[in-house]
Amino acid sequence: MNQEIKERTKWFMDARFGMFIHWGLYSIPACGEWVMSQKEMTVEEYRGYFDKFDPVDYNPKKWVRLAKNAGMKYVVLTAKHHDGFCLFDSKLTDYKATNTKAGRDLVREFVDACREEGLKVGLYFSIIDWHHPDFPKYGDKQHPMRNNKAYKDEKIDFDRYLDYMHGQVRELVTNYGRLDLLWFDFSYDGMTGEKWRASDLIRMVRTFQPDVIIDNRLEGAGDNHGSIAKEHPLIYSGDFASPEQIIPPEGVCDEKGEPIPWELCATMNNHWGYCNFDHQYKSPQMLVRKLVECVSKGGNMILNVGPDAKGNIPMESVDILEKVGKWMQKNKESIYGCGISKLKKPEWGRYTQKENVIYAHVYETPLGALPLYGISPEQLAEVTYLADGSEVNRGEAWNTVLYPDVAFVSFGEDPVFTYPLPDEKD
Ligand code: JFZ
Repeated sequence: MNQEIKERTKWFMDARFGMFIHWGLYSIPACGEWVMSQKEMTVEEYRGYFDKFDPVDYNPKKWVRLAKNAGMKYVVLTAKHHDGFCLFDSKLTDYKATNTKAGRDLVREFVDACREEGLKVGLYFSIIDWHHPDFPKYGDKQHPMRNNKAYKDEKIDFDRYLDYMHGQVRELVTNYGRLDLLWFDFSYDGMTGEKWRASDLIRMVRTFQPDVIIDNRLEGAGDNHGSIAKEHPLIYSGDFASPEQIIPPEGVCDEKGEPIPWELCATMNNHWGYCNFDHQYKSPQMLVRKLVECVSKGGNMILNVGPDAKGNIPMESVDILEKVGKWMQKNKESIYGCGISKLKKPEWGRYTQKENVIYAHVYETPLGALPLYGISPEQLAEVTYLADGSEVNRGEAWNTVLYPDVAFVSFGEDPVFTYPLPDEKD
């Protein structure tokens, strides 16, 4: 891996767990952030939400504290999503929070809240913009007007759009102090890399924010990681891969087979933006296991919340995050700074590792003693429950002759299971 990327991403790889926040005008129709495209709404139709937008309960400190208590180390907010509406006070458009009933720069308050709580700050910025007149419409893959023949012969000046887009990124990287992370979204079909004038964009970003880490979606998206996985990444390859809603089975490696930084982005239910009819939430236990899986494969997890139109994070999400936080409080040592274990995945769960400490995440109650595959009895210096620091007893297989090289531990008659989570109902 490129040395610069390695240095920049050090904090990120240690952090392992972050919060994604998808929030904007789309929280009003409450059916996800793609509503404008899905319902093929014109800019005028969608503007109704701009007029209504009035997030009376917006309190980013509350969001950030929730993230912190869940054990998350960084937070990424959608400064602008595909609909083009800016939560920040861009001088380049009127289509911004400042001109709504909110009447102020909501990104500013978010950034301040993160810093106050000591979490790293990230901003998501959509390079796709369905509001801008110079963004391709008819025939574009996802533009709300993709099927509207009225736009078929429309002349647009895409360079003017790019000037605008670069200008907004410049605002973000110059007006909000030091940013830790930028999350660009997203490239598709032929719209990738230099189509966005990506080299220029990155050079500009780096002059103001030399250490900010950047996702790979100016070039890649989905399962195409782009040149970040090549021996010689392009300047806009980004610093980490961004698999979405899927954990790469073997983690993410470059051409030489060396692991590179990556971050799973995942929703708690099935939408990024607020959706008032989607109550299909994953259990806290499953989410903890997904986090452990990412870490065991050398990656991060950024878990999403979609606050509602007033600015409140849905109750279900709050509840889940509180439970995940309970687990993290006791077991965080097995997450932060941890990564791929040298040992093969055991059948009963997963290993994460930090230097010579192996963390055994036991998902399945063993029939007898638990075999620590890959660790010999001599290698095992000490075994402790992470949750309470108590000793775990050495155990033995019934037939030791069969397993001379495997260390066993015994949970005793009344196993003190700190894993899985305490009953989800509590
Ligand atoms: C993108 C956004 O469209 C989405 O709203 C959300 O912000 C998510 C984190 O990122 O989702 C994508 C991006 C690319 C593809 C699919 C979903 N793709 O290339 O298929």
